[in-house]
Amino acid sequence: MALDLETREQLLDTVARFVAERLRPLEARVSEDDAIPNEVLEEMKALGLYGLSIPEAYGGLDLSMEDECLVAVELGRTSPAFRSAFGTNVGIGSQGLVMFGTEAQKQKYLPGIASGDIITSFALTEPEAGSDSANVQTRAIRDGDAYVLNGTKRYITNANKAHLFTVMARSDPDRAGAGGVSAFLVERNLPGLSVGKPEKKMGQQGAHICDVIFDNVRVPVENRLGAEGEGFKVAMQVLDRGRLHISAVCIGVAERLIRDCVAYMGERKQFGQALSQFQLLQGMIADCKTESLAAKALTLETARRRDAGQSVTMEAAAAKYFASEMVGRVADKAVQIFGGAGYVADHGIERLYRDVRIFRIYEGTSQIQQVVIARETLKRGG
Ligand code: COS
Repeated sequence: MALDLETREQLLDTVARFVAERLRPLEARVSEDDAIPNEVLEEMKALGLYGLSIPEAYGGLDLSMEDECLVAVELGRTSPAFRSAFGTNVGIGSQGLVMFGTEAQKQKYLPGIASGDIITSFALTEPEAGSDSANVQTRAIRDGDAYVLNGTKRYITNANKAHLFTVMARSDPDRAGAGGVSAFLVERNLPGLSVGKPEKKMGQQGAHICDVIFDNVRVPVENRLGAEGEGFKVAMQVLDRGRLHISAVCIGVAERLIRDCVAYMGERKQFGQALSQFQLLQGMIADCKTESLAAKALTLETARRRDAGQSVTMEAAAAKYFASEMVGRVADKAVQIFGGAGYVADHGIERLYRDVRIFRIYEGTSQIQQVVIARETLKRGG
């Protein structure tokens, strides 16, 4: 549901203030502790952040894609680890259920997801199925009133906190590729499900990814999400949407970095004048600004098209591809503008430089986005 302009401004203002006053001062501590304080998570719940995209009927804010992207831009102005805490509930962990769930499934899980009492994860990736996600090897073999799951999922965001997983698994072992895959809503407390230790990562400390292991986990038939054999399409449609959200976060981080650079360029003097007077550095700022504006225009236009009911598979891939590469370039220039101060930890620039690297990899690498864009463009004839 699209918000009226006044309500949208109020929401964006509230999120912007929360980010500036509450989250930014905690960035270094969260990175050091590799954990977000519980009281902050509770404040995020109270603000409704876990339910941004959940329909109002189930307790969420039911934002349009455009409004969700605008909120995600605001959230991008701080460490992406904060957004990650509720990002799965808003995106890949809930949207399969929102788009393909039965009424009973929605009533059972969505209110808890919207409030943040149920944390969700999206379990597609496996050791042998990364970019080639149709190659999932985890089995889901029907046995009476249940499917029995066996296999391992890898790098699953928020798995260590999750109560509910959307799991893509092969229900037809005789059928290779996408057609043999079904999706399931799998509760954490089922016997045989275990979660590995959080991986040590390059950036985004405070956000966690882990293996999820299924050892004869019996998932009731009523927890299948969508029709048998349709699980890959569920995953792809969830990712189409998720890619737009990630694009918006990239734009927020880029805008933050540009502001930090401009402030620093005003203060720091070399050769008797402020850095802002040097045209070579002005050129860098101009490039950063131009690219972030372009990414924002592409992302918001695609979000509006999706809100209007159009298929945006290609455009969402283009937005994710451009925005994630863009923020990589902006972060690199930010380190350069700050010089030695960008390389040491004090200003947080090197932290953001590491944090943004994953945007070019998760929810589809840049190369996968290129594949999606090229395929669709060739199919459309231009
Ligand atoms: N929406 C709806 N359906 C889709 C779709 C989409 N966005 N993308 C593919 N499909 C459908 C296809 O139409 C096809 O259906 P039919 O068999 O009925 O024709 C089916 O799904 C298989 O699609 P395709 O043949 O394109 O599958 P591929 O194995 O070639 O894989 C890519 C396509 C590479 C695009 C896909 O595997 C992908 O996106 N990989 C990256 C996964 C990813 O983002 N991982 C990150 C993990 S989550 S953090």
